Amino acid sequence: MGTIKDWEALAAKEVKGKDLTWHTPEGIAVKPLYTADDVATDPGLPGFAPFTRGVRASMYAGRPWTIRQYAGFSTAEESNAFYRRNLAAGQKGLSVAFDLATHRGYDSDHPRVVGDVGKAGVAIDSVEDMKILFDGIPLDQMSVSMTMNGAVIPILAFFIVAGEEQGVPTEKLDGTIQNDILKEFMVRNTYIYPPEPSMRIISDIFAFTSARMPKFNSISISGYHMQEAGATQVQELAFTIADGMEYVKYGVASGLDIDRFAGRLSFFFAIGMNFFMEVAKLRAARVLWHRAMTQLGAKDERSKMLRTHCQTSGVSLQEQDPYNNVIRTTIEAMAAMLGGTQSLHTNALDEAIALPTDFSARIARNTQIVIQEETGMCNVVDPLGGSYYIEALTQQLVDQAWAIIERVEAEGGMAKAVAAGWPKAMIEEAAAARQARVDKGEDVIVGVNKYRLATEDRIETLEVDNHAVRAGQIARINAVRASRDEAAVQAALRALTEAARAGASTSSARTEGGKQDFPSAGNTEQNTVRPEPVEGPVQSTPDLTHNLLALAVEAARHRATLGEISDAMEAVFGRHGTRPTPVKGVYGAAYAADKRYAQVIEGVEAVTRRLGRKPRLLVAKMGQDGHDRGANVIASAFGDMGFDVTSGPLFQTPEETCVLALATDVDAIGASSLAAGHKTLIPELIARLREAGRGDIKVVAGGVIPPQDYDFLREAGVQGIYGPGSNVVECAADMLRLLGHNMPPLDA
Ligand code: MLC
Ligand code: 5AD
Repeated sequence: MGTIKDWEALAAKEVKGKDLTWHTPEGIAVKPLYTADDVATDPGLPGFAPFTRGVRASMYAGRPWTIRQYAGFSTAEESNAFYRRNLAAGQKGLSVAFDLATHRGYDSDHPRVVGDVGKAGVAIDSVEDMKILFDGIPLDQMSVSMTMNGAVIPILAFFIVAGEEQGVPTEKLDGTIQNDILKEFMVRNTYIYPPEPSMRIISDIFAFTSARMPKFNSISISGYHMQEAGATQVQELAFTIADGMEYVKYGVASGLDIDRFAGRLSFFFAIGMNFFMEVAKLRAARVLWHRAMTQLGAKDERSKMLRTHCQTSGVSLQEQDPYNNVIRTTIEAMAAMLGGTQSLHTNALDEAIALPTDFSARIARNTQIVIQEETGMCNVVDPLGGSYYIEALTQQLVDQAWAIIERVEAEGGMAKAVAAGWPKAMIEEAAAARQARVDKGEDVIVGVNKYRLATEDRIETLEVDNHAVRAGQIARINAVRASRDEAAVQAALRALTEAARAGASTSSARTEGGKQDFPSAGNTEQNTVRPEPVEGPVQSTPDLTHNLLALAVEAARHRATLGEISDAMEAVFGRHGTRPTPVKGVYGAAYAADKRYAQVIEGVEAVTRRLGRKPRLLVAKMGQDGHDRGANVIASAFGDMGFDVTSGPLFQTPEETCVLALATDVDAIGASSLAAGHKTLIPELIARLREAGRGDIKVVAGGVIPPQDYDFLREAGVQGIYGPGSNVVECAADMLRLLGHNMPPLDA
């Protein structure tokens, strides 16, 4: 037996004095050894406040977490068949992925969504589609999560009516709606309306579900997309908990009793490759939520209990050597379960290039089944509890995240912080720093920046024919419109517009401490009506007369479509739009002394001298794909390297991108596509440029693009394709070559 001093001396001798401290991206100095001296607090027992060790006393020994795989593609028929095959093979809960047209409130026949229908999820236009989606799946027995935020009102209405028409009373519906708009404005970008009416929608949903759907989780407060966008674990924790606090404050301000709705708030986190940090993060999240809810006045312990879904990290998975992704996902799944998740999605190995096939979905699902059924890992509650390292890290994460939460609160809450933009900027800085570490090989990714294969084998991927899906959807919309009672539909839609205009549905009538004072971020196309403050008692049973969801249910019963219901509210609320503002200097600073980077800078200077101005690049996002981490990182890094970069707005059509390219007179366009619209949208853009006589503008593509599409895109005129794992400095070197510069090869 030695003392800690003895250990330090021995270890220093072994490593010849090398500093073994690991400085993590969240600024935590992880030591090589933890002892009892590092643990200040007793984590208590599972099932008891503050739930550090889990929300249930028996945890997985009593009931394992729900294997809930997120899925959806093409039509309702195809997705329904996929769900049924998965349930038969051991999946336990459903989780619906909608296509981007649906997310953004457009019917499949809308001209803006030609490239998106059925691509990143399933296309749903009316109750008829929703009924097919759950055909043969009894909604009183299956818990269903729906990832929907923008078009949350029509989708939840369709779900309720699909239940009714299956004979399931609304009270018996079990599941979760994501309904988390704050993180949409920050990182995920599938909003429709401006922030303020979007928050009113959430309060209306809280009012409706707390009165009518006692088993339904009214929100899934999501940090997942923050980590995907590049956030550190501390940022993910802090902003997610702060978002949750904001929703609670809005619910209370709208007149609801906190303990009436807070027990049905749920959470959603990403689980990445920093194994112990992720375990500690889930434990810290429970401690933080308990503290926050106590502060906000909750009395019922169930209101303070953080229940969560987790998904293994999409960004941690790679296109190169893709079977490594199975290993990564297994490690991440173990972190999620050791952290005490209630529900889990494990990503498929083809994540970086396409949606899962039956094969890749089976491996992903079996990753969880093997852990649950072969390893004995579920038999002991919180087996890492009491680990010096885990307990110390949990405490450190609580402290660091709480400091950020306090800043948010001091500045008036998360809605204001989102509008001010600093959380998004913080996340984007972390993303640019991570990209630089990966490009420089400091953060190792096996098969990408180390141990890369000379040749890659191709894997089979799922392809959705969006033109065929769209044609089928349009036929069904037309049939629905032809057979419905048009007068009843229009009356129901008018009632919805009126309720939106009234601004003060009874459920959002009370305001408190300026809580409705949500400054709008970005360019809002129309101003919004702020609810009038009405003094009154906290409602024990909310009045749903002007409730947007209650009125949408009525419209859905009459077969109003998703686009029509969305438009009925948009007529009052307007549609929100934003333009990215990439961060500056982070990428360049990380590369200060790099030889290759210096060569690229020289190249940019040479091109600048030749052109008499900087080379101009437009970073374009077309279609309804709002995944903008890649586009922002590219814009930021190219800007640091000396390019004159224009970041195009989100959600453009190819025509709009062409107009912007001509107006800014760019030399090149980088089209970023992560939602499978590339085969439709990029060729269309090139055709427009050629029509305008500007076929000389170089077009390159980046994002999630399966290798089997490369030839198609090259034939259409795309001059460079950069999938996940591309080195950004080399992308810039390629761009210089395209612009006629004689760029030396790498390692020259
Ligand atoms: C659980 N139960 C137990 C128990 N464990 N009872 C006794 N002993 C035990 N040990 C009970 C629970 O209390 C509950 O009942 C019931 O069993 C179900 O358990 P649960 O733990 O609530 O699980 P679940 O129903 O699966 O709910 C988990 C959840 C929920 C609360 C986190 O919100 C959820 O399923 N979320 C999923 C969100 C999701 O899939 N999102 C996908 C996002 S993809 P009772 O009666 O108490 O309810 C995405 C990607 C993108 O966003 O960007 O597109
Ligand atoms: N089916 C399955 N998984 C999906 N994801 C997104 N859309 C789908 C879908 N239709 C997963 C990916 C992605 C994360 C946001 O969700 O893992 O990274």
